[in-house]
Formats: sequence, structure tokens, C-alpha cells
Amino acid sequence: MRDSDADATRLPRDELRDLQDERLVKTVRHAYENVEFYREAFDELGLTPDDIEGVDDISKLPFTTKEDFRDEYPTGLFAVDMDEVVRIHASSGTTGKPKIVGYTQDDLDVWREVMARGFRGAGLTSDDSLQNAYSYGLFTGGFGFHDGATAMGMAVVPTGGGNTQRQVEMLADLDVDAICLTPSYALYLAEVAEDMGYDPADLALSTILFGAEPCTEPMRNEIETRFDATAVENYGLSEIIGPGVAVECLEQDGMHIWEDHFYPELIDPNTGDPVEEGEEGELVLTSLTKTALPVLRYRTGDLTTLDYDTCGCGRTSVRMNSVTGRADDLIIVRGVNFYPSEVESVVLEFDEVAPYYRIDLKREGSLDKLDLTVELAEDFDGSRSDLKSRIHKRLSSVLSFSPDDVTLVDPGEMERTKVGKVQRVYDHR
Ligand code: DLL
Repeated sequence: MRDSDADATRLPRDELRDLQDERLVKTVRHAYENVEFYREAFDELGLTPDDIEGVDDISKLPFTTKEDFRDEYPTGLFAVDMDEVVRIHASSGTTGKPKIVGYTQDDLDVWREVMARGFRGAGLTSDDSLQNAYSYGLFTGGFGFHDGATAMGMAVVPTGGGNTQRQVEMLADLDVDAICLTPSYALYLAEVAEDMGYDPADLALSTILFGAEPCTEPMRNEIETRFDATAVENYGLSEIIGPGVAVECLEQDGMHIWEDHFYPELIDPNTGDPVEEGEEGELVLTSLTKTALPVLRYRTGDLTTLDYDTCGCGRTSVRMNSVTGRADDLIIVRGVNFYPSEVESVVLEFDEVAPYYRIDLKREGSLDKLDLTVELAEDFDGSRSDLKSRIHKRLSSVLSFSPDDVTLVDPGEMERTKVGKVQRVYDHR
């Protein structure tokens, strides 16, 4: 492995800065010299690689967007010849072409290293076993976790996504120590385990590595309680490397961004200007060591806040808080703006309901309508109309907005996410 956890993530911040400066200069030159897209973008701005002497100059650089990935499909953003590429992945999108990403052997080494850092941060060692319930394939989740865990010497149980009863059997029969999966699948897994007669809390699992989709704090708490395990969050995206961009340590106080490889900025999604320190903004990431696919100022669309204080664990790397929404997920109904995560927080305040809900947006005439459907908890035996009106009232006060309809459905009635990412919002407008 190229660097140890100790030196790279605990550097005094001025030393980290020097490393970032040096790596940024190299990355910019690499992108300019080898990717026509960047050369043209620089030329248009009258910019040359010599204008970038370090991180202080980063705002001179153009942004890269997901549309750029689509326009340059499949490999227009690659900076090396195909014979140097040893792996391809692609990110699923609901519309249009997927974003194709490539890795050289060096890139795979970095990926393994950042994944292994995350495992160590979560308290895992080479003696532990990891069940990998992320899909293997073009999605970066499966192979990203697999390779990182293998490089660390963990025993990997490569179940992939789906086949949930088999997942439960493996966990139980092999006394697996850790599992990685989406938070929505974690809850489904707990349900299936219960249906099979297991108490998920009795499984040997000590650590749950969740990520790839938003998860509110109440949802994390629910996962931890159900499995009686520590759940740590992982963040990443294919365009930058896959999982392994940022991960929580056992302090569970924000995800450490591995800043020696990925440089973060937060911008106002409307103006592109940096936000004030401590304020929420859209995360923009620049790769500092990638060779196949260097990415300058990538607009992730993910909204978060950053914390530059040294973590309780002693690491100096900046921490990002859980993603509160995507800049493009903002729901606007009758002029009121909010994110699905705000609805989720309200839903999860109620013990009488299960953590399953969906938001349907409709248009009747020229009027927007929002319907919320929530599933009742197994043991609910109270008054439905009373519960409905309490949820309605609470939502109205939190969002300054009233849903048009709250529907309560019976336990188990709401469709579960078994593979891939959960969909909460259905916009029919
Ligand atoms: O989801 C990589 C990944 C795999 C991360 C496994 C963590 C664990 P993509 O499919 O390219 O890559 O999707 C990236 O997913 O821009 C976010 O919008 C969302 N996302 C990823 N992690 C989180 C998270 C993988 N912890 C997109 N919280 C990102 C909220 C997340 N959203």
C-alpha cells in the first residue's frame, strides 16, 4: 500500500496544504495536456496550467458537470490511452447515458487505500469478515468495497445485492463481523431476518457500513438499534472514484474526506460562489491523484456542510456532514422549497410508523399537490385518523407547508428496495 493511514490523515493542515498544492499542479497539467475537453475549457478562459500554482488558485478553474460526462460519453474525459486502463465502471442514472469512468492500476491502488482507511477508521482489522451486499458490476459499490477489504486482508463474503434470505443465512452461519449496504436495504434485511425467526440484534455483526444514498440520523439510529451494531456512513461517487471519498470514524461525527486525494469546496449552487464557512453548499470535488480520469471541480450536486476542526479521533482531515439533499432534488411545491430528507425526519419522529414512506407530486390544473404515504408499524393499534392528523400537523409546522393527503398503509405494504438505491419521490408533474 502506498501510504499509511497515520501519515496521510493526521498531517498538520499546513503540511497537507503543501501536498495538495503539489498534487493539484500536477493534476491540472495532466488534464490540460491529455484531455481535449479541459484544454478547450482552459483556452476559452484564457487560462494555462502555469496560472495554477496551488489550491489558492482553484477557483480560476472551470467546473466539470455531469452533463460534461454525458457529452463526452463514453471516454472523452479519459486522460490515458485505453491500454493503460485496467477497469471501467459506470454510474446508473435515471435518465440518459450512464457516466463511464476508468481506472489505471495506480488509480485502483489509491481506491483500495482509501477504502482500507475507512475500514480501519470504523475499527475493523484484517481479522474481521465483511459481507458485501453492494451490487457487483458496473456500480462502483461492489468492487470498491471488495477490493479495499481484500487489500486489508479481511475475509470477504461477496453476496452482492439481493437474495436477502441467503444474506441472512450467511450473516448468521458465518458470524460475519461487518456488512456494507445501502441504508434502505439494511432495514429490509432486518425485516427479512425477523421473518425468518432471527433477532437481528443477536447476529454477530458489530459494524454496518452504509452509504450510496441519503440516510437521516433517525434512520441510522433505527439501523443501529435493530442490529445492535455501530453504523458508519460512507460517501462517494463514480465520477471521483466510487465509495471511499469520505467515511465516518467511530466518533460518528461527520465523514472524513480523504483530502490528500480529493480536494473539497462548497459552493452556492445558484451562483457558483464559495459559501461562508460553516454554511451549507453544494460539494465540489477535484481529484488530486487520479490518472485515468482526472476531474477538476466536479459539481456533485450533493448538499452538505464541512467541519475543519480536528476530529475526536485525532485525524485532521476535513469532515463532511450527511448529505441533506441534492441541489437538483429540491422539491418546490406551491412555491415552498424543501428536501425529501426533511420529510423523512418528520416521519421518523413517529414510533407508530415504519421507516417507509413515499412522496408523490402531482399537478391538478395549475395547482401542485403533494401526497405522502407512510407505512404503519407492526404493533400499531391506535386510531388511524388521529395519527394521520398528527403527522399532518407536524409536517405543516416543520415545512411551513401542508401535504394534501397523508395515507397510512398496512405493515409490509410499501414496496421495499432490495437492490440499488431507494426512490422516495415520484414526480408525476
Ligand atoms: O453511490 C458510490 C458509493 C457506493 C458510495 C457505496 C457509498 C457506498 P454513484 O452510484 O456514482 O456512486 O452515486 C453517487 O450517490 O453523488 C450522492 O448523490 C449519492 N450518495 C453516495 N453516498 C451517499 C451518502 C456511489 N452517504 C451519488 N449519502 C452521490 C447521501 C450519497 N447520498
